[in-house]
This record gives sequence, C-alpha cells and structure tokens, in this order.
Amino acid sequence: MSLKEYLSFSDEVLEAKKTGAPIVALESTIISHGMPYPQNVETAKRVEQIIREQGAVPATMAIIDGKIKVGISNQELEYLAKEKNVVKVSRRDLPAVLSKCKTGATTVAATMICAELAGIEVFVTGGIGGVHRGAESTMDISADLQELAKTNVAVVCAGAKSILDIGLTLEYLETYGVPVIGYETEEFPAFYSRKSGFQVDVKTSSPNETAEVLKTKWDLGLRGGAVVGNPVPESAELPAELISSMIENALKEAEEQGISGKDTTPFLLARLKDMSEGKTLTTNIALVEHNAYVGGQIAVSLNNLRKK
Ligand code: PSU
Ligand code: MN
Repeated sequence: MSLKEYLSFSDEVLEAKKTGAPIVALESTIISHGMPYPQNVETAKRVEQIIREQGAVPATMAIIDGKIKVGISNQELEYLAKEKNVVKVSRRDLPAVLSKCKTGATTVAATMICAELAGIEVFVTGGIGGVHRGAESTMDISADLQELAKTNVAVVCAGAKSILDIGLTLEYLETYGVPVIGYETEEFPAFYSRKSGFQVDVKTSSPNETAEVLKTKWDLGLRGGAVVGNPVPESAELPAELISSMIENALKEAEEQGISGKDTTPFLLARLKDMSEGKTLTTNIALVEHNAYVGGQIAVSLNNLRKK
C-alpha cells in the first residue's frame, strides 16, 4: 500500500489543498479522552468554525477503520465523542491501529505525524504532553516531546498543565532544539493559568511575526516542530493557587489507584474537572477556542509568506 492509500481527505480539506488555502490540523484525543460528552462535540465543532472564520480550513485528524482521516464528518465526530472504547493513538500505536483497520483518536504526537503526511504545518490543540512530575522514577515523558523534536509542525497550545513538571518539559524541549514561542507573552503559559514562572525563548506579538519565525526555522532546514504558547484569556483563567491543591490530590489518587502510562493524562483531567466542579472544563474549552482563533490566523500568515 502506498502512503496515499492510508490518507483519506474530507472534501473541504481536499478543496483547500487544491486551491492552496491555509489548513489547520486538530487532534482527536482531546475529543475522546480529554473532555466529557457533549462538551467535547460542541467544542470540536466550535473550534472548527473559529478556524474557518479566520480564513483557514480545519482538518480534525483521527484513525477510522484503518484510514488516517484528514478532516472528519459530523457522524465520525459523534462516534469519537460518545464511544467509550476508542483507542488513544500516539506514535507507537499508529502501525497496529492502521494495519488492523481499527479506530482511534490521535494525540498531539500522532496528529503531528498525520499533519506532516498531509502537508499541514499548523496544528491547534489545548495543551501538549510533557515530562510528568516524578519522571525521574517513572520515566513518564510524553511522546509529544520527541515528536516536536523531529516532525515539522507548529503546535499552538496554552502551554503545559501543571500536572506536569513544566521546568523539566522546557529543559527537554531545549535539549532537542524545539523553539518555544510565547504569543504575546514572555512567560510560558501553564494551561489553566497564564503564567508558569518560566520564560519562553522568544515572544511574538502578531500572527505574521510568529509565521516568520516558523518559516525561517524550516527554511534553514532545521527539522522538527515548534511550540506556540498562547495564554488562556484572563476572563477564563484559574488562579494557580486554586488548582494546585487539586492537582496534588489528583496525583495522589492516581498513584494510589495504580494509574500509569497512557491512562494517566485522561485520569488527571477527569479528576480535576470533578474536583473543581467543572471549572477546569470551562477553562479548557475557553483556551482551546482562543488557540483556534490565534492558530487560524498564524496559518493564514504562514500561507501568505509561502506564496510570496
Ligand atoms: N492535555 C489536555 N488535554 C488532552 C491532552 C493533553 O489538556 O486531551 C492529550 C493530548 O492528546 C496529548 C496527550 O497529546 O493527552 C498526552 O498524553 P500522554 O501524556 O499520555 O502522552
Ligand atoms: Mn505518558
């Protein structure tokens, strides 16, 4: 089977490819494992709409019946959002899930791979995976970070959650030469909160300025991705003091219940939502929508630079 036969484009994305319109990749783990139903479907649809309003075309990625879907239908979205047994697909899972004609939701790492295969350079999500707290003994480091080291896709996100070790996550990205851009911020955002106490490499203040950094990286032949950290809007921010004790408790529960590997991140997200009585979910939705707004504009700018 040739590469082309693994990919299945939606009509909207196919048309965008033909006309050279800007395209933005979106992940599906956030739908299947990151948010509850029905907020997951509503958010996924709204995020796609926001991207269209910026003049770009959304391409939500998923593995469906052994194909890499680049853009999914409403029916496929409903399935990914409702079905309990959708596999969480990261880099290592792609071969088995595809060859066995299964269905799965793609993480940041797997979505980057699919985006690169489909020729898409900008990807919008909520937060990236990273180095987990206590990684010195568990070795739990998200495959997202290795993917950022080698796959040519920019990930627009609200930083990394403080369920992770943000300092070590940034050290890892530095070691692998991954630019960390702060969108209108000098501090790397901490997902639910605007500040983490850690500096970014470069602050950009417009979509065009951001697109120029990305284009220059790839013009130089520097393979790999970039992180664009876009802080959650102030109106939706959760103060770090408010959630830090919840995070401590959620981490303790995870340890007591023996949660490990790929189950850790979904477990922590679900527990935080319950402990905060839904506040973390509201914030999560707001930050993803804001990332779609900014990421859509960056994709348009990058597309314009490429056409020059
Ligand atoms: N952060 C969120 N929501 C999510 C994820 C991260 O706020 O849904 C998902 C993303 O798909 C990310 C994955 O790639 O979790 C990381 O999982 P792990 O830590 O197992 O690599
Ligand atoms: Mn992990």
